[in-house]
Amino acid sequence: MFKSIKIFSNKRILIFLFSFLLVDMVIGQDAMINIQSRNAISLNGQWNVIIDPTGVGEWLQVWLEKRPQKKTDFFEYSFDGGPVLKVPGDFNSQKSELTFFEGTVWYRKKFNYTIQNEKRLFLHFGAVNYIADVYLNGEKLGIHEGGFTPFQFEITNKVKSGINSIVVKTNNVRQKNGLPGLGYDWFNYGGITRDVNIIETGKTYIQDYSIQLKKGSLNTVSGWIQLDGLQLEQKIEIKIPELNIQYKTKSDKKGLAPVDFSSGFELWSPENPKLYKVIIKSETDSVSENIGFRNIEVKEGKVLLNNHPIFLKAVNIHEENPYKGARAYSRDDANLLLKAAKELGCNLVRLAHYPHNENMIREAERMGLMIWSELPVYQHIDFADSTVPVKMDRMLGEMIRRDKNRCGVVVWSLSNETYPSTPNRDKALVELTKKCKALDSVRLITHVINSQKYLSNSFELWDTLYRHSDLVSINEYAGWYVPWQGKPSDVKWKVVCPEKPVFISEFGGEALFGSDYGPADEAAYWTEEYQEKIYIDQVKMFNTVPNLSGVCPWLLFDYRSLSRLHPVYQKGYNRKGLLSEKGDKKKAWYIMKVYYNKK
Ligand code: GCB
Repeated sequence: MFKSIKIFSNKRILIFLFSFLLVDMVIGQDAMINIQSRNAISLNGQWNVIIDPTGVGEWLQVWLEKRPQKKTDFFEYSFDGGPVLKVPGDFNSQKSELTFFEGTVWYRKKFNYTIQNEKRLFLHFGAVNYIADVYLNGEKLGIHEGGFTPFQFEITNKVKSGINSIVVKTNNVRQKNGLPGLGYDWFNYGGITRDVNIIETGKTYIQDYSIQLKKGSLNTVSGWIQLDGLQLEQKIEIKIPELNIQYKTKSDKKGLAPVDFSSGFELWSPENPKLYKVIIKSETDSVSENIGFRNIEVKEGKVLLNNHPIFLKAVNIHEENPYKGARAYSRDDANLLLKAAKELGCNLVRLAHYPHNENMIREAERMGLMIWSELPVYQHIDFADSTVPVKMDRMLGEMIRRDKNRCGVVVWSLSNETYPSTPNRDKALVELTKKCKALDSVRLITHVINSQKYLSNSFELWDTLYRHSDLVSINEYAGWYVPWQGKPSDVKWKVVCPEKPVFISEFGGEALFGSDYGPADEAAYWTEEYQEKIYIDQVKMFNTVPNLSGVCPWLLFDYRSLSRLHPVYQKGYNRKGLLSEKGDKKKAWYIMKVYYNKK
């Protein structure tokens, strides 16, 4: 294989490197929203792939898909005749030789197209983990970094009539300056993990819009609509037929139209997840989707939904189909996870620790589950690296852009368990919080923290980052990582922001379903009884928490994690699930269910 590398002369290598640097400047464009309502050609299905453990495909320029022209020509790669993978879907769970693979897989898909002059075309990716280099017909469109948010490239003048070919280099190698960084306790599923579509629009189209209730209001919508194209000044109408609303506005020279109207909405809540069909029509485009209206606030140490205090009965969920041991992406996957959360009695799901696919968000909203969406700013983030704040900003923008019209989303969580002593941590996260508020003034913002002291049966929450959170979110593993320091019902609390609501965003411990592995009072045997006792004690402790506004067990299902090495009990799984990966209910499930029923 390496013989072929020698055929590159030094000059060719230099030209190649230079062109590589130049095209690499193009990063994925901001993705349009609500692709469900657009004219789309799905590129889901079987893609040809080249598995490239050493990254040699870069030198071979596999995106050129060269074929022998002369009798003496040969090329040491080919998409044809090689393996195929399903898109969407992670590559690790599709081929046993890729189970633990963290590296490069090249994907190729051909599609037929007939050019229509009045159309614009966009190649839209739901997500690729972690870095995607995208080529069309041998030309580089650009790159995107970040495994959990959408991006697109306009291909209007690049597509040809007839057969076109898309090549995507996916690479899921952990990056020291990545989001997340090198270490994390979930499975690093790589590849094209979400839908791929080609979207057709008119020359000027509705690119983005924000339609939600104004902060503090139960009846006034405040928002905007953004057009993109040549004919930016247009008359625009928003219709909500069920409410007889026909609101008219106009876009300015920049294509931006203000939105401001009032109505007597039936408000969205977990008990009544009411959504209205909303139609947005400009002179050149029209989109529609189901949108709900609700108000979320914190006041006097409480969380208020539609002006009423609400206790957040939550559960943590990773984006994994437990039965398949694969990245979740479909509506069915979403239903499997969310129905279990509903059965537990939840009204909120914390979608840990990165933005989940849109099916999760839309299904949760439809089912009456509030949503906590989080950035993968997790533990070992290299805040001192100058590229990290830039990546955080971009990912924040992508997360909010996609889901800002989902009334179900009530919390943007900007970080989880970052280390207070990391250089530049506070500055970077305070800046990020300001940017989040500027993009979305409506939802709650939080940083999840586990830097508290737990001594003499007293918790001290001292981290000043809480000053920049609407919720004081604490991960604590009393009874598991940290032994109880006294009676759970006697725990004392000192909180740096005593006026704010407190949310226990993680607690729990591990158990292997089936119990009889050893003494119930010894952690090292992973018994269900040991986990159950942690839950019984935690529930007692909850009564001691000032301003307790919700709790969130870690977590719903056992899930795959390469950090979990115990060969008898863990077998590559984090066993803190209330349910096993097969869906068996552990004893702790029932403790939580009873607690939520009473709340
Ligand atoms: C945590 C992390 C979560 C881990 C969990 C655990 O504090 O936030 O991602 O997986 O603990 O199981 O240790």
